[in-house]
Amino acid sequence: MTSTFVAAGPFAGQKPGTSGLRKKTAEFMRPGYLECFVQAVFDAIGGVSGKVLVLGGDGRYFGRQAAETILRMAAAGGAARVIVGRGAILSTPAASHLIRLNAADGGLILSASHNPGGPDGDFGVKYNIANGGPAPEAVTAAIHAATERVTGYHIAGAPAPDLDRIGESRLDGMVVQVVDPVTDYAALMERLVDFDAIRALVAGGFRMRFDAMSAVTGPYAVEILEHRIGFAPGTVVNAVPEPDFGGHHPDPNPAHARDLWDELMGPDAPDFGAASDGDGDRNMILGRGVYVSPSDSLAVIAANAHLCKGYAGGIRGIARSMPTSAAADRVAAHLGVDLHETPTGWKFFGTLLDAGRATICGEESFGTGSDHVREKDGLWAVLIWLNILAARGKGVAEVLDGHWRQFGRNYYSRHDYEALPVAAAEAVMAGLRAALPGLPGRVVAGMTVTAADDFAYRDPVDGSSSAGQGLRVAFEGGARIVLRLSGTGTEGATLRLYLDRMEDDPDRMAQDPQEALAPLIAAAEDLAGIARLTGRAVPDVIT
Ligand code: VG1
Ligand code: CO
Repeated sequence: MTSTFVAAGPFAGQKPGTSGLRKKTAEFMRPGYLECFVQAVFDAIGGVSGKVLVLGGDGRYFGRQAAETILRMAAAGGAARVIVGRGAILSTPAASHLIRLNAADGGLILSASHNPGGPDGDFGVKYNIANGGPAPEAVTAAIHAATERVTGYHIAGAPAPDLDRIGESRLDGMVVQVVDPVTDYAALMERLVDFDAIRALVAGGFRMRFDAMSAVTGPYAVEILEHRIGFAPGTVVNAVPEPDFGGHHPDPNPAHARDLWDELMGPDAPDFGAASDGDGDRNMILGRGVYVSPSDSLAVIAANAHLCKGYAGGIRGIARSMPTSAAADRVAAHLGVDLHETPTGWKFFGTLLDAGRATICGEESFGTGSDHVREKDGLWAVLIWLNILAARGKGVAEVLDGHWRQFGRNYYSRHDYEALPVAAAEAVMAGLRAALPGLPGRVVAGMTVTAADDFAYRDPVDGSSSAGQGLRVAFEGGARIVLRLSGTGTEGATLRLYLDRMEDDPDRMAQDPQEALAPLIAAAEDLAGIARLTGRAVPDVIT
């Protein structure tokens, strides 16, 4: 059969960020744009001849069309087989699992995660390697270099098969295997989580609400929570993935999952509430009248994982991204396991998970996961929480409160300043970076700086290093601020300010985090001058 070479590109700016290449949908739909990036991925990994790939995405606008194009390009490149989720749907953790389960060579995930979708929203492509995890920096650097050399792309003349029909067909010499997106993932969850214990909770009248935010986790959550475990029909809301996520911003946080928040804080709140993001790798956990910050969620999961079926033997280590609060550190110390502090982005956890040095991983950005896949996993975190509540016979508030009493509470918050002019954001970073060497010993907003640096990481497994991963300033008593630029935005620059302070006085554990962090917020303005340099008096999003 025939394939052709179409001259196109190169396109400037095809540089993968924290999690793949994300751009405005319209940019991705420019003739040849997606194709040149995918060709660069194929070139960077030494071609796809004879390889097995996994393909799917979060159902956002342009996803199916992109999947059809990628299938024709993989066929032109001589791939042996592509395993694709029905309707081009796969959540990010399910894609990671399918890569591992089928010993595939890698996979392509079509998603811009928590960024809005639709013709006016964002689109994205991420390449994952054979361990199921996001390509490490050496690979993304090679992909970026290849995007600058690309002169066009190879594509099969034959059309892609019907992606709604489960089963195998051929596209030229390549096998296209359309699979149910949920089945294998649901089976994995059933091995890790005690569904019977959760069924007993449900039988006892325990109620929950899961908000799939019109994104990819709907079909997964309906199958697992309603069909397999037995939560009442309608427990999962916004359960049908929409190409534009129903106009919502599919980011599970107090700002964007407002309906869920209001329900859980309201008079007729169920016992438990949770939400996931566009591609299903993030999660937010709520109890009746309580919010669990993602950093606390990581610490609670790590401290209680042994109560869950798949982790009964205990955990071997915890890894967290640098801006994530130090709550997990004290759990690691208590358990006598290592705590690894990595740069932001799940790609940095892969080597630790592969080497068996970490079992549980997490980020402050509503991401938690374990060694069961190589991505963060929203629904997994929800099920683990349910397993913990069932095993302990307690509610979310009691579990959280008990955790703080045992380990202390980290007051934590992230302030995001979005879509800033790039020059203004860079001025903030440059100003603080230049001031770092002179900071130790200085008193700022009544607190003495003990250390200040630009975080650099050396991977303890493969020795690779990554510099410039965030500016951090530590104060006496362990309080800390971190400042970094987002690597997932598609408009201007987004500054993230992370605030963390530990409190171990049991009488002071019920404060509002913004109040408890007020001195640190003042110190951050003193040091970085975000309001002064950007003109923004308040953050766009506080989590
Ligand atoms: C953000 C988060 C980071 C997360 C990344 C991808 O990156 O801060 O913790 O790993 O998104 O998550 P950044 O560079 O914008 O801070 V997802 O669910 O968007 O794939
Ligand atoms: Co995501």
